[in-house]
Amino acid sequence: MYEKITIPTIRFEGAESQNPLAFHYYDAEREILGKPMKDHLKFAMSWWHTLCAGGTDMFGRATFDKSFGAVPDTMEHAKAKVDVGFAFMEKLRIPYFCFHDMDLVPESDDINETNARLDEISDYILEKMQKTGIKCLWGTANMFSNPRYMNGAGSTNSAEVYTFAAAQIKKALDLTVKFGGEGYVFWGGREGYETLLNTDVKFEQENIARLMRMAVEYGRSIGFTGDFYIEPKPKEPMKHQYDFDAATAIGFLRQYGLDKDFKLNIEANHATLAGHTFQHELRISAINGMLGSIDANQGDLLLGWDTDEFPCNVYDATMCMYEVLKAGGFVHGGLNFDAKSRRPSNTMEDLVQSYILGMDTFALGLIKAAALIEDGRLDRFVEARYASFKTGIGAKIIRGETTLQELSDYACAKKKPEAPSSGRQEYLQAVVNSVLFGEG
Ligand code: XLS
Ligand code: NI
Ligand code: NI
Repeated sequence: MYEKITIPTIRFEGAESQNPLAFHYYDAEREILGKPMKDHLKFAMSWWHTLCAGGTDMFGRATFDKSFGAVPDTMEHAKAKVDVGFAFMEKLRIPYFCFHDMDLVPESDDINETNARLDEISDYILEKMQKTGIKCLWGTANMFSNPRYMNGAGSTNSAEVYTFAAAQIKKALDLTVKFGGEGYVFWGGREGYETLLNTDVKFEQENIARLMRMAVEYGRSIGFTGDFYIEPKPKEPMKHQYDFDAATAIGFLRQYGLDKDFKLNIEANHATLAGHTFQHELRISAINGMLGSIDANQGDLLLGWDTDEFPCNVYDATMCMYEVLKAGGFVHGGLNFDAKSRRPSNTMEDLVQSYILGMDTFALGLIKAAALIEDGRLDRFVEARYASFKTGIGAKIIRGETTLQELSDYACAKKKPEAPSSGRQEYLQAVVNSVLFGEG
């Protein structure tokens, strides 16, 4: 339908190539640790940033015309976005997409009309999926833009609004299943509070859990076999958001018995907003068996909000893929570029360039993470660091064969402990640099 946009086919040309419209590191079929890169990385296009966001900010209008030749906010426009989106994914060989319900169609005042539009567009998308082989990584419901969600969706004070959140989740699950999506995300942008003076935190959290429980029951009843995810974020748009970080979300899921159906979708920029590194959030998820999927972007540590930049930091991407490889790789998850080009990067070529940057950064990250694992010095160091728990009194502690009394007797007999071994952080940082950049 929409043919005015010409998106070049992006091919792997290698690190030496100076062609900006080529991959320099992402070589989809290249085997890393016995698996092609594309299967390790499972890249996804975000419908919202890529096909909807025009670069508006608090102070200015859109700089990137994403009408794609159609009248904005019409079904013709919705279809043009599908056309452009699939052409884009094909040309860049992006195998998956992620979507919110409201990314797909203009929202009507009547939810029945919105649902009819979603039926129509999802038929159109499904056709394209079948033609191209492109798949859906995850779906979600936008429960933060419509003014009815000003006090939250699952956490709203209005039972009426709560039913609309439920209706949207039901429909978004229908769509996700229709697309064969592997995941369903809850990002609770409005699930939080501005002031405790008007908020019953316990009540709101219980209501969120009820909504999630109903979503799981409905999803499973219509054949959704993928993972549900919470995407933690500490703030923005709310001052305080309940899914603050991975540890908080895991505690919530366990408290309400949702931990069998849910994992986490970790976003790099949300991690740093919570005062953590990206790697920290991934590690906390992984050790709890909850590393589900990733929103691959990067923030700006000088700014206090979600800048959703395309990732270019190879060091962070390496540590991310290190955690993913160590956790055994993605099952239903993947790497969704929840990222947007900077506001002045306002051409289709910039958008293509942005994805090339992100995909190459993570390809490099994967290559370097595999090299770190194959190098083995980090693993060996960590293993050796805890050697005191392998024998003697340490081994007894681990086996659970001792008591506080016995440990106290041991310590008192020793008078003072042998000094713990050095952490050797600077040596390890040098090891990482040598693996990343070579010896000379
Ligand atoms: C916003 C979130 C959002 C989720 C999906 O900060 O990252 O884009 O990924 O609702
Ligand atoms: Ni996100
Ligand atoms: Ni975000």
